[in-house]
Amino acid sequence: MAIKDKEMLKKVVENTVEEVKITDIHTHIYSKDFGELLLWGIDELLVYHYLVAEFFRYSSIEYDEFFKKTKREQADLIWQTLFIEHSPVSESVRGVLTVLKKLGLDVESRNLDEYRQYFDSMELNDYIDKVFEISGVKEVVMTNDPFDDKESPVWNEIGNNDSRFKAALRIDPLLNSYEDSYNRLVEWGYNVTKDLDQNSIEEVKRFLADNVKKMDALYMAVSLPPSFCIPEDSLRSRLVENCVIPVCRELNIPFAMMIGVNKLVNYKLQLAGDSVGKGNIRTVEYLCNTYPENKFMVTMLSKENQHELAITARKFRNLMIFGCWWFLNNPSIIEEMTRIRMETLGLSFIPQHSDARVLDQLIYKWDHSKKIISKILIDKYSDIMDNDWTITEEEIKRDIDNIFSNNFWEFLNK
Ligand code: RAT
Ligand code: ZN
Repeated sequence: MAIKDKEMLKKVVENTVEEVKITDIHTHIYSKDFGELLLWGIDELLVYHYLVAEFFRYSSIEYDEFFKKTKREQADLIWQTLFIEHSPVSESVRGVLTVLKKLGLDVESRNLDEYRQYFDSMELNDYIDKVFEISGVKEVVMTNDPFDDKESPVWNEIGNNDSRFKAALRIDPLLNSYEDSYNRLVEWGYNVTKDLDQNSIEEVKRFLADNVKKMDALYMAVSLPPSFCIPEDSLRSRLVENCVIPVCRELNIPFAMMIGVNKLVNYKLQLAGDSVGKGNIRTVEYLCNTYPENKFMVTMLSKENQHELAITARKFRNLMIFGCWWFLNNPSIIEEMTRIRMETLGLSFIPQHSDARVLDQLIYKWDHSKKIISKILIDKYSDIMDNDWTITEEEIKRDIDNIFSNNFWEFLNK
């Protein structure tokens, strides 16, 4: 049915986005098969490293004293500091309130014990269903690290039995610290040397292909520093060009590069200690241009990279840009980035991923982003309606299904 006026437009877009079934292409959550790796509940929400970093802005407690405390004690401190002693206005702190509210809890009460009781009373299977339902997510892609000793036994012994959870092979240790990680490959029966000789290249390829197959991974992924550069005379550059690219090509899966993280600028903050730097877009251009038969997914962490990344996607159809990653996952930046991308690329990109580390975060991350994306879509449709372009409800649904799910699957199936 054709959209008659702006009022109808607003309603249709908002309802369609509200009802869309999302494929969340990058998260850090796991299916129930992974046991304690699947984090959920109020204490996990409170000790999320985004909140830990903000907590230390106000608190003068020694870092190690804080990290020595139990999870519950850390959560108590964070609740007191970030919610009671100061108003919870930052994006990640506000996110906790969105989760509580959308679960139907009494946010007004500020009663942490009551919230804990609610989560204690939940059965995990039911709770997973509930979170997927409320957030509108139909499936998520996990981050699966073969170097993680808690995770690999699950792949070797049980495997993943929940089809809502898809795998992505994450290879940071291989690419960013081969000189330490090659030993693990040796341990697992791959005949590799520290200097990555010709035989090692074949063995690393075997290692990658074995793991993609074991996990049924949809793509390979890595997070990279701002200085990431290819080609250059480094082990990482050789690994990418000689191992990752050929295996991805052979298995027809994308290589996802998440560029711009400066690891542990304050190591005392642990997981919360990473920062950001501007990456080099030339490397993305080089890879897309040199390997047109390969598919690349890229997100960059620095706000300063966003315009050039969108332009690069105009040049290379084997590049899919995605998400407003980590420090960019703030409403003002999501809005700016999504507008730049839509004005530059139409609807041929993936506007968001959740990066959820705690199951419940699917609720707030998608709630907040969906509202912003709706607003932008309404503006854009409104502009073309002003030019007498007729748009239908079916076309709006098609577009929304594409950006929240199909663009990803179509890129994979290319
Ligand atoms: O967003 C985060 O939680 C970060 O700590 C990282 O995990 C990042 O998203 C990544 O995938 O490396
Ligand atoms: Zn992540």
